Amino acid sequence: MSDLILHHYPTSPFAEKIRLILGYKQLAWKSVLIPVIMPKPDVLALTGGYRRTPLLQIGSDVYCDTALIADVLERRAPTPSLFPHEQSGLVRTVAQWADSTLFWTAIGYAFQPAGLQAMFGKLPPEHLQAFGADRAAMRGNAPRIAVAEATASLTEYIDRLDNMLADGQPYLLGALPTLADFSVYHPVWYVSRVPGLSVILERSPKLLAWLARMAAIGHGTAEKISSTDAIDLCRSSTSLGIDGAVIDLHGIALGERVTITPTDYALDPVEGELVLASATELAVRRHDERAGTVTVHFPRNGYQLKKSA
Ligand SMILES: N[C@@H](CCC(=O)N[C@@H](CS)C(=O)NCC(=O)O)C(=O)O
Repeated sequence: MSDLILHHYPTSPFAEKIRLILGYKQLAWKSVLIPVIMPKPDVLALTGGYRRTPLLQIGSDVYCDTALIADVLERRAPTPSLFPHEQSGLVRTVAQWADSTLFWTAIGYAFQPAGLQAMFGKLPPEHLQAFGADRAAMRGNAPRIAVAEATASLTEYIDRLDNMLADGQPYLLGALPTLADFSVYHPVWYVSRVPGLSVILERSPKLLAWLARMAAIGHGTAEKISSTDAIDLCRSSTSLGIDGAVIDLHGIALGERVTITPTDYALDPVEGELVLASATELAVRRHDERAGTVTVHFPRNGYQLKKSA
């Protein structure tokens, strides 16, 4: 039986990135469906504050952020690799661009009035209002991209991606998919699902063919479980154990109380005892009434570590 538990919801692009990686690696996984907007009490029981989607849970270890989740899955199932061409620097750099710049450009384009009408028009108006208020609060002062600029930039990005697929090359960086393909996939997938607005992709038949090739990878084998079962499983599990040489850039030792907070948006701190500070990963151990002792992991990149006040 698989011990990989993905907490997600179907329309989440970042979750789609991970579902497709699970499919690529032919992994079996458990699926916990979580709310699209706050409140998310069962998510917070596991993370202690982090609210973004998705999360990967393995027993009492909880991994936040798809950059780290991808690495955890790569460690778990090294073949097929997300870094097949030994160009992992290029792969990670393109993936990071896609997860930030391309993603927010796609969202700026998709969330124009026609897109909102297509996505939310059939639902009660309160639904869209609640969604808008939730995301505005989550984004805080993070910069927003206006529809005209989003359209212009997305058009240019589609042309750049088209160029990367030149000469019949099936994937963005070569003959095999890499992490870059999975990161580019999710914003393009999101745009492809918005009736009326997906036409923008038609300027690149090559990108559309790539999208279909990526989609055909599928999601692996998933079995639904409840969030209560996932929390019970967390409580009855012990941590996988932590390794990695300590890299101390903050004057904070293992065992000290700290907070870890995203640096871009959804700035909710997670507080606990620092148990891992490797070159690329941070983790805290915290106690929760329902979930018991939980180890919550983050990538270094994009997260701020601080000593607790
Ligand atoms: N850097 C994060 C970004 C995750 C993210 O922004 N996810 C979106 C959904 S696709 C989100 O959390 N939206 C708010 C929510 O689900 O509560 C990652 O790679 O996991």
